Amino acid sequence: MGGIHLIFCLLWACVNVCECEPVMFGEVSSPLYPQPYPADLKKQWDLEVPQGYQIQLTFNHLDIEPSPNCYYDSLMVVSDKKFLGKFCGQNSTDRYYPGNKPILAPGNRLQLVFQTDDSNHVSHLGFTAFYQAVDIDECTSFSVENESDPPCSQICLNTLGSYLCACHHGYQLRPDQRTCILDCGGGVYSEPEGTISSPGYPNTSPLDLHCVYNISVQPGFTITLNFSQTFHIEQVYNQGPTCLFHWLQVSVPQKAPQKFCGGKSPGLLHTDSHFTQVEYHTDRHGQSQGWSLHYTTQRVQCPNPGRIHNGRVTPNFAKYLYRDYIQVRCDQGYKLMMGEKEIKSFKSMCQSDGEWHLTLPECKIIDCGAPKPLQNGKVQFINGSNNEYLSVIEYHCNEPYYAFEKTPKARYTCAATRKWTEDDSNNIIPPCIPVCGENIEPAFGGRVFGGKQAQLGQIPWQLYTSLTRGGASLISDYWAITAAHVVDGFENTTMSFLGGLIHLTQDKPIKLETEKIIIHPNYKRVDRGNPTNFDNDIALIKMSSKVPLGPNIRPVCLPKKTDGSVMEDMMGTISGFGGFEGKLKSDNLRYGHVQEYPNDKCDSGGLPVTDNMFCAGDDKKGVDSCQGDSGGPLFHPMLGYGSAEQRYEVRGIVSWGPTKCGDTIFKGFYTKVQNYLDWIKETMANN
Ligand code: 4AZ
Repeated sequence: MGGIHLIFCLLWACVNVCECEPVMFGEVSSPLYPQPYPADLKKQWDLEVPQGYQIQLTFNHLDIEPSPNCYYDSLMVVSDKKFLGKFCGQNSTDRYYPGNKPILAPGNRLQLVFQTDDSNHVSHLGFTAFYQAVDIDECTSFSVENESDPPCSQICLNTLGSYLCACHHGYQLRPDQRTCILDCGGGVYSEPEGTISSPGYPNTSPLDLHCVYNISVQPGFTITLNFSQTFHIEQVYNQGPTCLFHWLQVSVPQKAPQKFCGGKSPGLLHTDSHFTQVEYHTDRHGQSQGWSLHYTTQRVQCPNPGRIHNGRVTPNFAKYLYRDYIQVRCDQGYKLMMGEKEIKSFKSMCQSDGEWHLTLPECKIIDCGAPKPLQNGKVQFINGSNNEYLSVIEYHCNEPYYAFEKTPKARYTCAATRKWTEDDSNNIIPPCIPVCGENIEPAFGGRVFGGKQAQLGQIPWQLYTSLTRGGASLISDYWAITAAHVVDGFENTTMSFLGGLIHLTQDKPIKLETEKIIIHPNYKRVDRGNPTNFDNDIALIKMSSKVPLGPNIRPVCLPKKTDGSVMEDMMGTISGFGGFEGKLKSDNLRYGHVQEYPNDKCDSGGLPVTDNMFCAGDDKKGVDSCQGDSGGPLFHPMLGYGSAEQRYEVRGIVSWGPTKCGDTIFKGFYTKVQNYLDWIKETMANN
């Protein structure tokens, strides 16, 4: 035999160890073959082929001294202590001659022991043999006598050096790789409903079963098992009934498994899970009739979302199941709030875990925010609080100096649009405009020839500038109107005007500074300082700050286009600190009533007269305006007011006169304000 033999010698023994791999075949011969073998010999060969094979020995030639029972010389063949034969002789007629038939060892090992005695009268050549590995057919090589079991319980497949077991259809090879078990269960039941029964049901279940049935449906669905009434699984009594050898077990994740046996059907089992495992086990003994179940699936149920204050949850179902949606809508005037955040809409879905994917929002009352402030007015709360929905506010102007143009108050409600809304208008808060033409001494005491001293607050629109010794009339809380020649040359400077006074040295006047002086563009600046053409003698003055309106300083109204033009016999009142009765100026504010004439009734002394002016005066007493009155008003009581609330409008601006003042023949000339209404409005709006 080939290979390397190592001899390990320890203190107490020597062991012959073959480190080599067993070979598949080889040759073995007696010593010196084909020369005669030596006498007095004992030699042993340990032959080996790989595991799973039998070793077969075939003699090519054998020539060993024949003797009865091979007493002198012999070759003994032993396999694992089993004696296979003792051989000698030269041909097949010799009793102990091995013949041509090969010797097959039951295992993969074979020992040859060659022994010779000390006398060699006739020389013999010995033997030469061939050995080889022969595959064992394990599938057929078991023996009934030895009571060894067949290697496979069902199908055996012989392979070179080994074998494989297999199972019939419907059976599975067990982990021992030898035996087969009924192939039950397996696969996954994923349909929404189905039926599962024990193998052979309703016939008796096979023994030695272990069937595993997995039911796995979509998350969001729960499985219900409904066992049929015909149910029997062997039960043993061991200190009470137990499911020891045969049992059915239902397992659900995160729950303790339930084991069933006996004759009573478990009936309906709600697993509350989308996965359930059913295991059926029988051992090799006993009897179980089996079982059957029908499983169904139901959608997971979410808790009722509940009600919401000032809003609605839709749709309203008796129960809410997986994939159902709910929406929340707030009542009018309420908004959807998710914590501190407002949201436009809200939808929540019943999830597969039986929870809503979002918790319900809140419906909070909306608010319109703080109402906008009103210039020259104030806002008052009438109803509600915190600017909330349906709160009511009212705007009022600072009376009596300011008022809305049309209504006494403006009422707004906080609407669902979150805007302060007026019941029936365009929601624009009207401006508070100064009330014009009112005074605290409405009656001017009839006709006063030659003029009279005014009372405080009687002509509250009267302004005065000492710079050019002229007057002006306040027409709003920023603007005054005057004659162009009073402010001519001062357009790019600042002038001071006084208001709220009737005495130049004694009163505490209100001092007004000009911001803009705008002379009518068609005013002809000829002979500045001593003009000879007073056409368009009109100018507007804007004050640098709001005039603090009060009882003694208030604007006069502008006339209307429709008021009709200046006419003969109409009376107007003129006022100013100008000269009178021979004096150059007056420290007191004086007024007088003048009659208006058509221009052709007044002598202009040769200076040009246009339709932009009218003349007025007094035929008998010579009531007139004079130097220092220029720019001041000629005003009329307005039509349509009772005497208690009489208002006044400025019709004329003191402009010029052809001769000395107070002449009964030559009257004074006044700028016709009515001709400039558009220019006044535009200029005030654009500056
Ligand atoms: C002036 O010199 C003046 N009698 C104003 C008005 C009249 C005359 C002169 C009218 O400012």
